[in-house]
Amino acid sequence: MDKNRINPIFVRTITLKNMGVVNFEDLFEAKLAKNDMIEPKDWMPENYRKHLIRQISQHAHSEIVGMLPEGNWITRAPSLRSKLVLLAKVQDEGGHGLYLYTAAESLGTSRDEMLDALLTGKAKYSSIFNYPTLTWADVGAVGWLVDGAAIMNQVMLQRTSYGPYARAMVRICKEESFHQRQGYELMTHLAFGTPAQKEMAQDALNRWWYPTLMMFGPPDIESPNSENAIKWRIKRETNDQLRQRFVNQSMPQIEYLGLTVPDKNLKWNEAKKGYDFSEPDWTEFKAVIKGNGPCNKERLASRNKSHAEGAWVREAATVYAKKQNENYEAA
Ligand code: BYC
Repeated sequence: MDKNRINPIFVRTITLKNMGVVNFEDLFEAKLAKNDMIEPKDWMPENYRKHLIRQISQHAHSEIVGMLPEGNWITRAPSLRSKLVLLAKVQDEGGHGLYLYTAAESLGTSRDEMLDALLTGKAKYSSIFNYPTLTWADVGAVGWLVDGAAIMNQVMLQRTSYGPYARAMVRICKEESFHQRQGYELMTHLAFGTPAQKEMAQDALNRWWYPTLMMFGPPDIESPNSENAIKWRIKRETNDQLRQRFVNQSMPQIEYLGLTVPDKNLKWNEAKKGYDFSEPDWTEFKAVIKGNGPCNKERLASRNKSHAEGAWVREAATVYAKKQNENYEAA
């Protein structure tokens, strides 16, 4: 090991030409205060690093597991055009997972550790992907509502304090925006189609509404991670703020489709310039994130099967990389 290399975990201060002795933590705080990004080689508090690994790896897992519910419909898409669009969308989600795993790796964890946590059921991923996609309308509802909720949450993450995460989110948001439009387009065709198609669209909205509201996480008073996330500028808005904005933004779209929300309490509140609405069933949410949702077992089994079937690809890639390295060193 290079003796002159600073190990940021043990060294707490640095002497700078114009500033004298400076504490790393003060530098970190000063960067946050100036809205500067924290980069992989910067000093950072251990809890900040752990918080990011938790959130980014969960986010990556969500993208990868999120390929499954819609992936189920690729072979059953009703036209060549819709099949191509859905294929592209699902493939994008795989790409998002890869950018995010790479961002998490820059914090000192490994792909193997993260995948192991996912495949053994230790790691969380978004609750939403433990619900089944029963009809073709669900593909529309997922694109429109689920990707719509994802964008609502992810726009702020483009300005999150950790550089690699923020930069990954810029591209992800652009692609999510296309996903949301493809979902809404699909719902438009159904909602303005035959009575049976409209009924299918309404049924999908009925089933996906509350699970989508759960995506934003528990209410702020029950969100243990929010305080640090806001303090460190990892999250810039709270779970409840984003959930409220999502409802406000979705209502005109739902009304345009001529559909209704399965919530008798939903009404415009002029005083707060937003909608009042019923909370999702938080008992159900807790059960789903503990592994007891409608599809948790199926999703994990599916990921484990793919991982096992892909073993030969990983082995071949490792041998190939080793050979390339040897050739490079020999040259
Ligand atoms: N599902 O203190 P809280 C997508 C957990 S994928 C499961 O509020 P935080 C897409 C939370 O992890 C979209 N677990 O946490 C892909 C924590 O447990 P731990 C995914 C949830 O982190 C394919 C505990 O509950 N987006 O776009 O401050 C196709 C307490 O919560 C959920 C992201 O991952 C949930 N819904 O806030 C289509 C965005 N909610 O870890 C679309 C990045 C909470 O302490 N993540 N939990 O054991 C975030 O912004 C935040 O992590 C969350 C939660 C808002 C999700």
